[in-house]
Amino acid sequence: MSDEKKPVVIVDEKKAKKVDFRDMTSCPSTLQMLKKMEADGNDSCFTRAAEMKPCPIGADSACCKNCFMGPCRLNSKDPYSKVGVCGATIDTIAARNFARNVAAGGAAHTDHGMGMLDVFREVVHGRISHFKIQDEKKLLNVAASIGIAVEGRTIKDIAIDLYEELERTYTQVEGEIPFMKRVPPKTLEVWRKAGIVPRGAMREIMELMHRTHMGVDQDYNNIVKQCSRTALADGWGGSMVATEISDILFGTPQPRVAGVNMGFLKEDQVNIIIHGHEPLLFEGMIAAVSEPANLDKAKAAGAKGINLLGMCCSGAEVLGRHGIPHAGNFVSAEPIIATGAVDALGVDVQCIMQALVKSAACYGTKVFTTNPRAMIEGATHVEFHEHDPLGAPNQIIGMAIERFSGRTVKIEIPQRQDWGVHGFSHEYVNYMLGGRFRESYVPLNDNIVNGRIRGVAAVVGCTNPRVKQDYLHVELVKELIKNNVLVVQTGCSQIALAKAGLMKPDAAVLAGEGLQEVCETVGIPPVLSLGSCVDNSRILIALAEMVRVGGLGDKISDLPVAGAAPEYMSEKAICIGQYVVASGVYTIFGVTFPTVEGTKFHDLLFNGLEEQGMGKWGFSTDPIEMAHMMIDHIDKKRAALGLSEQRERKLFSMEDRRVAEG
Ligand code: NFS
Repeated sequence: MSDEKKPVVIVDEKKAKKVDFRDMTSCPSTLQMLKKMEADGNDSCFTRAAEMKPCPIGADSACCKNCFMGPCRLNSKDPYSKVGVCGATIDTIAARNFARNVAAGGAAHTDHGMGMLDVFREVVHGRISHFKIQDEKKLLNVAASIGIAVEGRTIKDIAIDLYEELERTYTQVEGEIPFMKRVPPKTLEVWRKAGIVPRGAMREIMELMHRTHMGVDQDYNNIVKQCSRTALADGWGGSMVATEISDILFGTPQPRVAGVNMGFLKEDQVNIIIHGHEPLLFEGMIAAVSEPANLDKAKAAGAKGINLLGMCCSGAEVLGRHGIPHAGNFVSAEPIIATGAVDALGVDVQCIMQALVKSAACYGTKVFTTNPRAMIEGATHVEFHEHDPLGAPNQIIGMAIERFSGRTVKIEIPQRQDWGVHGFSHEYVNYMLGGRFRESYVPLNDNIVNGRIRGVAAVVGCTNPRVKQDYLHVELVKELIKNNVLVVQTGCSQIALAKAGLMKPDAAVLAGEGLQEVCETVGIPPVLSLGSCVDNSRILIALAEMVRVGGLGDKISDLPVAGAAPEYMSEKAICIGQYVVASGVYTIFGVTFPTVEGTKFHDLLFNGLEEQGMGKWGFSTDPIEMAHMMIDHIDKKRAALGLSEQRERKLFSMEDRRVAEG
């Protein structure tokens, strides 16, 4: 048996199980490092997942531990044959569990957004001088979009008003939050009728947690209503504030060529990775690494320079905004540490596995937590202060240089670098299609109407060691573009596609004729990278704009669009899914879905919400099946809009064009 074929044996007397890392990842760099970790005797999320079977009762969301009469388990063939000690049914239990996922996910995004707003307030009042308003045009557009007067006023006055308005996204006790003004009126009508227009996120999350306490809301229909309301307070509230304020302070992303993969680590430089979500630490670090004093220190230690890379959503934020290379997505975190080349890992909040501290100890990497909300036992805490954004980065750089000079571990860097175009924003899509003087979504809608583009799909979300890393993202997206579906991406998914080379304009050859023609005319790849997971709000704004421009119906639920998170793992993904569904989009998740099929709660999510004028959930673990579920939905929407004929019309193919031009 060749070395390549030899299965990996995880030695655990009781749970001994053969695993082959090639079944766990389709990322060659991650595979190389997993083999190294195994040879070094270290575990990873992949081996831990292989050793620990998911609890089948929990996977179905059929257990309740919301009080201490239980935990209760409703695990039987007929989930209605049992109830909890309090009498809670499977529908109540699963809906409450789902609701708590939505609350936690929504809290993560909205707290991130509120942190950005705090900094914006301090910048506007001149109490933070390092950060400035960098995109005044965006400030004016956002202010005008929520009814703030902009004509003849100073930037400072507009910014003060914008801060005060956006604070209501969190604190609004009664009445609608500001970004409801951006929702297509007919979609808003659906929400008003359903009673799910969000008030401030704090109120919605608080109410959702209250309702899921023992003995409160015990009607799954009513719980799901509050799930939608809370999730909408995230998508059209907290996440949207996070995106818009980040653009105003740090610049709206514009397409730029940037690199992804572990090959961007440099053996002869001090390597620093920033991992987490909020852009503040990264922005401070970007400024600090080019400080001459730090560069001199690094050179004095024998390094050629300081090399800064991103990971997960922190990395996705700066990939498009600044072109900083990205080391890898969520499940690659431990393998990246195993290169031995990472001198410091600075983290803030969310998606930071506790195991990173142990991996870091094995490979001599220093881990720094920087946010008071997120400390990890065994990591060094260097707190980041917005009023002194270079303070913590300077300290981290100092300690990274120390580690560089004292490196003792063997370094092995997978030599793969993948280049692509990153940094599409909905503003840029507007510009690229219409040009500077005719900025507009009309050409996009026209190309959907004439059938060159069949529809638009958002493929987003995490990677998860329970499924083969990147594989589902890549196969799903390839099938979609082959069928003329334009794909937009955020989060860890876009890193998977970037590694597969689909963010290069020449990836258009993999697209169907119509989409290929549009991509070649405009000069874009068939897969557009939009940023981090809070930047899913860019997708919402784009959907609202597609409705506003006209020709594709008058509600988001009329559009020929669909969404998917094929390898999700986080509660934030559940919250995103729920706000996208409530907004009107058919959204399919892979891996697992926390419900029991055949229950009333499951049926509400997978069918009932659509009957109320919203979108619906779907589930599949097969990427090709998932693609065709999305395509069928897109075709159904096209047919309802009377656009099916256009698709059947033969398009002017690339072959025809070559003949005509020849
Ligand atoms: Ni999104 Fe970002 Fe990645 Fe998943 Fe985690 S980094 S917010 S949750 S794992 S895509």
